[in-house]
Amino acid sequence: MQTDNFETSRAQLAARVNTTVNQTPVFDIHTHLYDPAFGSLLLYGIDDLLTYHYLVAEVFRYTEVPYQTFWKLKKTEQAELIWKHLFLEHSPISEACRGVLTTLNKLGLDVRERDLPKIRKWYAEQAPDTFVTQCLNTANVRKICMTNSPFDQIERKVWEKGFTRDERFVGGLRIDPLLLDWPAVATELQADGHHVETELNQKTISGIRHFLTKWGEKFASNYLMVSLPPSFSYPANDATSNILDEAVIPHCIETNQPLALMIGVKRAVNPQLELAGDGMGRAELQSLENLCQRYPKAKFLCTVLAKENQHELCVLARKFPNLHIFGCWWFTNIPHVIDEMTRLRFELLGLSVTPQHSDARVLDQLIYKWSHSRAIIANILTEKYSDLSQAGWQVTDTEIERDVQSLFGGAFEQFCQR
Ligand code: FIX
Ligand code: ZN
Repeated sequence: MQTDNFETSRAQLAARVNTTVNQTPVFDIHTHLYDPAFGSLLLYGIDDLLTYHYLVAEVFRYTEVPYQTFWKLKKTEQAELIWKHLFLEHSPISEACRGVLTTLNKLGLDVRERDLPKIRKWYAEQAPDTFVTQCLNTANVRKICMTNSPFDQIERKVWEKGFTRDERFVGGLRIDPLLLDWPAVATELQADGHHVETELNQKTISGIRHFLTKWGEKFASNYLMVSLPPSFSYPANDATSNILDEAVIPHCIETNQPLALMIGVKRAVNPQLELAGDGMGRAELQSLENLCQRYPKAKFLCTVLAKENQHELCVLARKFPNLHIFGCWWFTNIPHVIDEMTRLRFELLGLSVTPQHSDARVLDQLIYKWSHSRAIIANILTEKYSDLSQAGWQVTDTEIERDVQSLFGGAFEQFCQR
């Protein structure tokens, strides 16, 4: 009898939590999507969904088509090859494959038919501008942070020309080449009108600061970001540490913007796979500890790629209020790891985290990435609230709403404003 009561109240709790998690709009704090004003840079549709680099990596598990031949194919032909191998010849159980189906299904398409031409026809009938709103509404995303790079010549042209911004798409200043490719990148800063030399002297540092200010303002950036290799080490006697100390961190403190460190990517492990060829490794988080310790006035956002680093990262965040951890990045964005990481974070950090970002590169991916993550987060939250009820603490609907808003962007916005 008591078990029955428990089951009923647990099911009721789950329903309340699910409703709130599904109805709370998300601020997606890291994506590779663009404001619609960027035109063809904002990818969407079935061919972009199918040629997502996660699926490109997977198709080479099955096909013997040489890399070079694959890259010479048109996007539609690449998509057809991926559809054939990953969806028709094998059941599409990987997370990235499943994601395509969730997306189509939630957009109202019948995936049972396995009819690629019909899916293409449906997409061709969608008006691009209303489709943006349709995707954001279906995914229930209120705001999207872009990844804006002053080193990307195509993107730069749009910024330089100017456009009316869509308020749902906010800026983020990406600085990988500045931190990882000095002095080679000095010529790009020079061409952009900044007085820098290859030597990191006072003149160069002030030129770099000028560069950061210019692009930060143009993008109206919310934070600065960089992806770092597992070998990232700080402090070190190298250009990366030097530029961090002298230019990037002072700029972040002065403009009150966090610096997002995404640590653990090994670029071009298999260069023939192009964008799909990056791998990963376990990071040495002592460097992050050193940064948080040395710069209490700076704010750091961090996500790490290795599953093995997640526990250590949570413990670091317990020690440093200037560290906010976010997202299940890339290879960790699979259900069983999301589940494990989210539990770990909630149990060590309570609600002072941003459990997920989408990293979407194709607009429609917002739909599956958020739908899959919401289900996991809701399930864990239900379990946590249920544990509290065992101690006599009943959460109210208002408290559940408050908590979910915080997880879905509120805590991040507070951290940024601090
Ligand atoms: O460095 C990053 O921002 C990564 O997220 C990407 O470079 C990566 O290719 C990706 O799409 C992961 O989801
Ligand atoms: Zn990314």
